[in-house]
Amino acid sequence: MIQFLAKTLASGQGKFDCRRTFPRHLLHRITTLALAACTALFAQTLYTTPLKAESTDRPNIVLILADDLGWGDLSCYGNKDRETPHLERMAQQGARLTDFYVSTASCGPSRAALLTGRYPYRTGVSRNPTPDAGLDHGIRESETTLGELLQSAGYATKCIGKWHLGHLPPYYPTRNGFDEYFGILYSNDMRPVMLCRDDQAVEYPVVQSYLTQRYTSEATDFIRQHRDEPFFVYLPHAMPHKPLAASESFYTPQTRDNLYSDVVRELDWSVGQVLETIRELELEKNTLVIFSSDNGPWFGGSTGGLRGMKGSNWEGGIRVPGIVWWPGRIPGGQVISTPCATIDVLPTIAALVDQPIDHLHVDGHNIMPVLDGSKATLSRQIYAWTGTTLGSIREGKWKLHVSKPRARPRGKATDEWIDPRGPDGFTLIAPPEQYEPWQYPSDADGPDTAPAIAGTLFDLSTDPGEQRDLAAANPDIVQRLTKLADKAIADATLHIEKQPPRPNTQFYAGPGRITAENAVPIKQALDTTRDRKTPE
Ligand SMILES: [Ca+2]
Repeated sequence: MIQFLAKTLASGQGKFDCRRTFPRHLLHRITTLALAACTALFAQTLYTTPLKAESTDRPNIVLILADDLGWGDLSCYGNKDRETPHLERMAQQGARLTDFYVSTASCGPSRAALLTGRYPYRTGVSRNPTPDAGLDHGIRESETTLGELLQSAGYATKCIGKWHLGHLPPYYPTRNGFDEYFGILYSNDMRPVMLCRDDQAVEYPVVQSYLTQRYTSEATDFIRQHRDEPFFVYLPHAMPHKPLAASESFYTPQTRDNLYSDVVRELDWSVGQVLETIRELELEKNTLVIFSSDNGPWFGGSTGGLRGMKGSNWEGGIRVPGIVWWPGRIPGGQVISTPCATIDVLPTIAALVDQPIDHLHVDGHNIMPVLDGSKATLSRQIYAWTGTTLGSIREGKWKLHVSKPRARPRGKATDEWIDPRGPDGFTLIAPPEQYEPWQYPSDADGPDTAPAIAGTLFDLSTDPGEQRDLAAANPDIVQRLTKLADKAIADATLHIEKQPPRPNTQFYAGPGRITAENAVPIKQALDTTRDRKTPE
């Protein structure tokens, strides 16, 4: 089945499309290098000749992102319900960050921050692009993504999986730093769920059980193809975002109620495949691999005792796994508690590949000194946002909630999760295995805890579950953090984009069966699905 699908999809590759002849990333690369060379002739040469690696010391970069994977979902973060041996080994051979943060506890904005090193309100993606709800925004053209940065440095780049920085043409991965793309452009519960290759819709409907395997094959194939030049693989998996789905190799119907474990074990396998490929090609001394998640868990996942869940500024929403592996550079066996964040990924990599970013107004820090053990602490604050509202600020061990932290209420045993999205003829959720609100991912959130209000202060070194409000006992700290928060809010108000009103988008039947043989432009497939044309 998989071989068949891979084969049929492969036959759709290599189609020439004049719209992609001069993508923005190439122009950006040309501009940058042309300035450095100061000769039009050199620029002309670059215009027609793909950049080759000029040195072997630039590390390959593999950035693996799980979707909605909780801080407590992996065995190396204390989970007792499942073994995740490949990630465990990756952590043992590298650095495991205990206090690693996303900038917003939801998919799109979190990814915008990861790929730009900037808080989401600056990027145009402060809320989720959602094709079936008419939210058609995407990453601003002025943003420089990690893909664009690495293309400028001569890397071969590929994005595989959930993009979620916009589903209309200007926002495609292939126009924002990636030579190649394969995946679902948004969440795997947003319709139409269709697989795209570059700017074509190549498969609808999608059997989600095979997504993790197929994404993994795409990644290892690309690594093999580009073993002799610097490469960047960005692998944002679909799982364990609902609807959960695992292949037969990991699905265990004999043990009910652990589909979540099946899915996470398959993700762990995937990481193992990627690392094994790197070892087999003897690239481990020169390849940096980062693993993380875009936000906290949904029902059925685990926050590992942190309060709240996905969508919340409690720690359970914004603190995620963070594992960094680079045998040639990062000492193994490290457990790092210095607060770091996904906004640090771009500036750290930019420093490694010697790409200037001073002009980009990056919010993150170069954390290589923390990762290689040369520096234990950083002087910085980490902010977390909900849309364009500042939710919380962390500095050292202290966390101040600037606005009321929200989390879904804990469900009762009788509650069922009803997916509110209308049907397009395909069932996305398998009801018997859908996790329900009583399977709340946090065990620290209860009626007798600290109140969910603005102005509470927690010492996360002794109270990571945010149960004891220490604001009254520490007015000086509250005052100092509040001043910093006010400054951040003032800056944000300068950058907030005006969101267009949300149209009342209904959708009808899906775009019809799509295969590699009758692939259509993504935009055409969206238009077929929705009751209105997508904007140009
Ligand atoms: Ca997510």
